Amino acid sequence: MDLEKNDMIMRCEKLNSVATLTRQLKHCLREQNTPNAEPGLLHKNEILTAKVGTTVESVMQRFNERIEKMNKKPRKNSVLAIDFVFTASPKALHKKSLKERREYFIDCVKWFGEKVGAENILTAVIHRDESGGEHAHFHCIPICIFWLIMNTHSGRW
Ligand SMILES: [Mn+2]
Repeated sequence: MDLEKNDMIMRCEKLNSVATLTRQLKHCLREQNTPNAEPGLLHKNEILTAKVGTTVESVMQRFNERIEKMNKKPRKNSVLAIDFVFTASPKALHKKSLKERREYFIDCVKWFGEKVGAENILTAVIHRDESGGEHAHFHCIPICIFWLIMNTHSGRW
């Protein structure tokens, strides 16, 4: 999907504890009540990473396995995961069809996988039921290569 650079939006939130990660995943996978979501639109949400897990339990299992593989326990208070939100300006999204918008989010997850390593992606979920507009959550585990990339670009992508 063609989008002007200025229309693309990405923001992120660091998650410092298993409890915060679990809470964010519950939001993401709608395992808890979401006040700003419309229940009638729930079926429009889409999990792009269904293969890696569609429940908080399966995603947490993937998270634990990945951490175990590192042979090193995360330090206390370290960032365990990051919730990235990808979206675009409402003006730009409105002009696009559902197919085009889905392609945009799939392009985003491909690009994101190249940056953080596909094995570090926990979820990629499109939300279409929230009042704030269509967006996708990508949760990832920040393994060090990720920070190297961030530093190389001086924090800019
Ligand atoms: Mn959301």
